[in-house]
Amino acid sequence: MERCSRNPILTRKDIPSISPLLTDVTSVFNPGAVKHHGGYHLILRVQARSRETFLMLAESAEGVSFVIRPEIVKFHGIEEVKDKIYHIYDARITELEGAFYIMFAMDMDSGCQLGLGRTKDFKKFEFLGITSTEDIRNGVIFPEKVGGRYLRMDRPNRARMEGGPTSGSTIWLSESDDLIQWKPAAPLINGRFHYWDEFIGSGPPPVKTGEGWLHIYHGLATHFGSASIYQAGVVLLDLKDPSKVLGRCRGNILEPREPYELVGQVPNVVFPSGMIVEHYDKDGYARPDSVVKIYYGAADTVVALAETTIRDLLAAAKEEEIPAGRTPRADSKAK
Ligand code: BMA
Repeated sequence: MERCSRNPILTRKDIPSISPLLTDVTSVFNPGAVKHHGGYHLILRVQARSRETFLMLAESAEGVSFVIRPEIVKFHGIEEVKDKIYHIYDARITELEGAFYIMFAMDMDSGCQLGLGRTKDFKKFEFLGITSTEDIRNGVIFPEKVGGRYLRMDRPNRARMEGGPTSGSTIWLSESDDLIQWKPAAPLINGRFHYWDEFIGSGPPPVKTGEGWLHIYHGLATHFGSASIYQAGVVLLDLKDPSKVLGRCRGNILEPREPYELVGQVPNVVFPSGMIVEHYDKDGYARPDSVVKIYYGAADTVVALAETTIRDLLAAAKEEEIPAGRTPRADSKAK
């Protein structure tokens, strides 16, 4: 992965003030990304001084210099949700059947839920519903139906300590007929205790390649003396049966190294959430030599960009696997 020389590409200073909710904001991070009509779109997580988070749209002609639309993305229909929504954040965008589906985390009294929005033009956004019934995060929808069903990856949350923050160590494959009601189909990958990815969650939506579904995820190494280290890795799933894992990287492919990744609101975090493949072949497969842009949140403070190719990601996914350890702490203590 090669970091953009202009990193971080977005900081709090780039966010226009929207009074009274967003003035002199604290941070901007974890963007969803998609390319549409040749233009790059990011849906940003913007955090106010109240620690409320809002989604905002950024647009660019070349993928590095972004202009931020001076408004909060409003999903029409979300006001009908009766329960209090504290934050919405970490949008993942999937182009599917001629529309853009946006899955995001919603912090509510029932825990974190996964909301679904849709837009066709990045002007009007509609809210389609809450798509979860348990505490869950990092939901990413596949860009096409597989075996006649919609698929997504998601990550149920467990408290690591009684009453403490939640995380998880298993990414699941879930399936749906209508994109709203989802049921778990199969556990896909588990955290690898003792290694770089003890707790895990999906990054951007998976990409179709000739060798399988290529998927970037994040992994945390836990440290008791300080915060966990968030890194990125890659996994390859069978095209026809994505519950079959064909390969998984041994080491991470991106880890906090630069000052803007090491220092900030939450130090030592790279959190990939947007992935743009520049070239697909005529049958819709990502070309091996295509440049891939990975947009990520750094230290929960800024947005950064790193580039690689499909070929390099596939090579990383085919590294020899680390033998599985025992179940990570979170799940062994989960109720
Ligand atoms: C995760 C999520 C992300 C965040 C990361 C690092 O649990 O809350 O949104 O970027 O922690 O703080």
